[in-house]
Amino acid sequence: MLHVFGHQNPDTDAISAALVYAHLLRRQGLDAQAFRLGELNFETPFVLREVGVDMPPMLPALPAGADVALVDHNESAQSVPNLAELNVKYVVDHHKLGDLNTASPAYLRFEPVGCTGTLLLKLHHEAGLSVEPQEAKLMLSAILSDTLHFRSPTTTQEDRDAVEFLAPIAGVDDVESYALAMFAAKSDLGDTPADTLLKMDYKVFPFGDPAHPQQWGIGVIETTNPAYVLGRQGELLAAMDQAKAEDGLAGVLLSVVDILNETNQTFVLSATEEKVLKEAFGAETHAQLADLGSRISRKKQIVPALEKYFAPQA
Ligand SMILES: [Mn+2]
Repeated sequence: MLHVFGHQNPDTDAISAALVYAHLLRRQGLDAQAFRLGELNFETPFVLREVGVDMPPMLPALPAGADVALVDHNESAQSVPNLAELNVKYVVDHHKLGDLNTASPAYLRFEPVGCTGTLLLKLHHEAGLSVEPQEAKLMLSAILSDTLHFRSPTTTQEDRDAVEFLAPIAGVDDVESYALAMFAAKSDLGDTPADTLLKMDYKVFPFGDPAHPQQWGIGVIETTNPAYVLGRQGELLAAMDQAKAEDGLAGVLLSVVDILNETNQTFVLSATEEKVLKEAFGAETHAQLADLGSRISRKKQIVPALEKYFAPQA
């Protein structure tokens, strides 16, 4: 059986892409099943309820040599712990290529679009398969989520065209209000513990010398209610400090992204992070908070600047 899954700390795209790609591969005659690598954020259960599908089960421990398909990620630090022992047969992703290795020839599909959902729609078209309503709504939701309804600089014309194509199939008459409902669900954080909030949309990246990289944890909280998250600064800094120590990280960043106003305020844990934010982004720190302006995309505006900053000098 082919196990299909997205990254750790799954977002709506990671879950939707696993469900949609597993369904597409089954329609093409493969024995494929969707899984998840962690607990859902607050947006994805709203989407799954809207679509009327159950969340995929947690991925069980896989034996060496098990067949897997990766969606919405390719870096080992963001995947299943024993990825190196598994047989990666398919990858569908819209992130930069990381340390991916395969045991045998694999189907790899990478494109610089705003969402895995946009790529999965293309795979339907290329296979000559119609798109079914549930899959249409999953892909539509993922595109709206990943692009923050086209606000993110990662957005491409293909993402816009995909939403226009999918909306009538999905039965979404008013895309704007559906997106706002998704963002409201995502922002309804209640009394979620700070360590859960930190890790909800959180990825670890290696920077610097590939032989001896330093690992940075980078979290993002995309919200329509930044005041609520900023009000929990003390607890969140404590959670960042704990993650840094427990996971042996060189630094931890947590950005509070205001979806509607397209701004980024980042919590600054220590002098290490303060120096990097100053030198990589020109951002000053006041009261352990740095204003990163309109840099709302970790993928396009945060990680590349840090990679450049930490790159070994030739
Ligand atoms: Mn994605």
